[in-house]
Amino acid sequence: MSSPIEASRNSHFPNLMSLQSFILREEERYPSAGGDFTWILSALSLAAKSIAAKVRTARIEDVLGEQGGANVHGETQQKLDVIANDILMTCLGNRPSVAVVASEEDEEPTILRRGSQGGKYCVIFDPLDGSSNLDVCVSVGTVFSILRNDPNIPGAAETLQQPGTKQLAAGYILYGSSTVFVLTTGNGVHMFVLDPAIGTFVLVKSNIQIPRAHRSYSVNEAYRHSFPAGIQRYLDWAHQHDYSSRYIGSMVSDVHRILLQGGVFLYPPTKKNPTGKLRLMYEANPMAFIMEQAGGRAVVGSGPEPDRRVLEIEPTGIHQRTSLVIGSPDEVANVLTHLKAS
Ligand code: AHM
Ligand code: MG
Repeated sequence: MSSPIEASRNSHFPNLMSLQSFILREEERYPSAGGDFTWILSALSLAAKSIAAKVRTARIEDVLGEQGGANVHGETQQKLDVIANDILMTCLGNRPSVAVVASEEDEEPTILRRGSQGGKYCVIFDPLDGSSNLDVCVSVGTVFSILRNDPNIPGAAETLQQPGTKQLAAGYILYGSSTVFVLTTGNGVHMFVLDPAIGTFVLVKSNIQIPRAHRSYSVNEAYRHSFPAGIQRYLDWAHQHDYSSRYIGSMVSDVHRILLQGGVFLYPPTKKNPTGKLRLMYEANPMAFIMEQAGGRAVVGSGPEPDRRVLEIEPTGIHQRTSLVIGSPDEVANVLTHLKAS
């Protein structure tokens, strides 16, 4: 009789590692976790598959376009923003260890259960980042972050206001030409792709390391005239040094490309958004955690301390915004050089 390894070599079925098995294996390293984490990540995986299916059939089901309302930031909500939000709320709401959920789309966080009722974790998410691109079939994404619930803090918003360094896990799902799930639990960055034939996320790359340098920047250059002088100096320098420019306008897609190929993404302060546009807790922190785990950097890129790590910002509100410079370590350093030059 052949050994299991020989059997798998001779098998027609490839030796796949599913997201589920991967998380179970990770959790074995932390026996005190007791399976709760696996349940939360499996809820996120279920939600991701469901949102992916909605995104793929949005035009057929006529759920593209605006919902007819505005979210907490005064921005127009797309129908799919609302659908994705509902899917995540439903999937996470069923998990007994989730204490609080907070969505970029909702003004207030939702308390599902108290610490005394078993609520150990808080999950924060942007259900569909870049959703204004949906009507034209451009990739969009879900971003999430998991924090520990402090049972001694009664207020939901206060429980969530932890710096990014405290994140237990973070990730994003990119609904692109394939559906990609990128995850960190503080032990490297791992990438899974949804195999639609079997309905499972399978591991395609573990321990992703971002290239140290790549001459490419990603910024909405139309706002150049209102960027701080240092960013304008950087762009002049990049033009003189044969950089290429790539901007999808969907942060998850832009940062995913940079994670794999290198480069730098910038969303500096602008006249319209003087403190930056991206949300610290829903967008910047999870991406910064992933980027640092992959050997990259994520800094605020503005103000008196432009090299301040995004992960070290002490949040003062759950919807607060931040400026962001994120990507390959050498490329972030190039931006900082120009920010610091007077
Ligand atoms: P959203 O969360 O409302 O979708 O906004 C965030 C998005 C990011 O995905 C993207 O990088 C940015 O907004 C684009 O903004 P702009 O159109 O100002 O370049
Ligand atoms: Mg967003």
